Amino acid sequence: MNQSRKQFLRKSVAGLAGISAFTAAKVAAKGDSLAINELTQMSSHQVSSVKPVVISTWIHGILANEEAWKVLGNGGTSLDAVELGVKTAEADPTNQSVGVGGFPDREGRVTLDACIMNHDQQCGSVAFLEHIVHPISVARKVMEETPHVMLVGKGALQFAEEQGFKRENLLTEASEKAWRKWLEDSRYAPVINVENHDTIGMLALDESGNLSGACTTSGAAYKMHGRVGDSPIIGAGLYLDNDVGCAVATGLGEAVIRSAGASVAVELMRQGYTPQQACEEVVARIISKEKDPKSLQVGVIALNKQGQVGGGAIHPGFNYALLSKEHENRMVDAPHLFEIK
Ligand code: SD4
Repeated sequence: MNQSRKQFLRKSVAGLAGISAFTAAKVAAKGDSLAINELTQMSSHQVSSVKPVVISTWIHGILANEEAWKVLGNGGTSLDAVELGVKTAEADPTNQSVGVGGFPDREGRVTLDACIMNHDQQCGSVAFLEHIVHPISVARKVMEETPHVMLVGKGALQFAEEQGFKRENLLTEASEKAWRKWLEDSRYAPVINVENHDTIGMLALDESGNLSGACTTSGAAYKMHGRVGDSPIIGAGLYLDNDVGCAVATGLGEAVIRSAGASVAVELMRQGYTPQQACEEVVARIISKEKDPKSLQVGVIALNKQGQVGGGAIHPGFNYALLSKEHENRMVDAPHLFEIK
């Protein structure tokens, strides 16, 4: 890439997307080897709304938003709304990235990660949890009933059972079949597209002006046994500051953890970025730091105290559902930085 083209990219990325000049320069520099040609597509399109507002990742967000609205629309709390909302995806056996029906790890075991955070800076999380259909509700119990933030594995299961959650088999016939097929060559290769990434992350602002967020997933399909992604990690998969806003991520968890994705988005909003700009900056930063960003997908969504929302992703295909007092429940395509070639 010649010098003037590079300078153009730097300028256009920083100008159009609100991405910091520093990150833009690092992304543009990567363009030499990665042939990024879509940097200028990042727009500063900004959706604003009147509270209550709820947004959630991917198409299953439509149903989840509807459920959340039963709470938000009646003056309920954003915390109840996000818990109820994401439970729809956890209970859906056809969603193979969340709850029951989730793809198993490489040993054929379905292990779940989830976390929840409220306006009071309280949070709860479970990771590497087996046999429980609604890990988000266990995460809420961790927040409300224990002095801790995070429980994992057998300890999380023991706590869940003590709290009255029932043990169930989460491996559906369809997911077991897919796993057996995968075993034929056992190649671990997370793929960039919707079918392989459908963790649900949900953010809500209620009538009283309080924010909450939730995130729940079965994680990367055929991961190593014991692997935990970004989704239950407060600060990576989800973060919230009721004075500012909140953000949630989906996609390759390792990349989100390495960049502390959600907390960075919130800090950027604190500095004056809109949610849209904050998401784009986080995505650009991940691209600038990852060795091979072209091979992975990350999507981030954010919501601020004023009801403005935003989203961004590395590759096309990432979208989120938006429902508010002034917007009917609908999908919004998030701007992306790469075209898949
Ligand atoms: C993980 N971030 O475990 C999750 C997976 C995901 O859409 O978001 N899939 O890495």
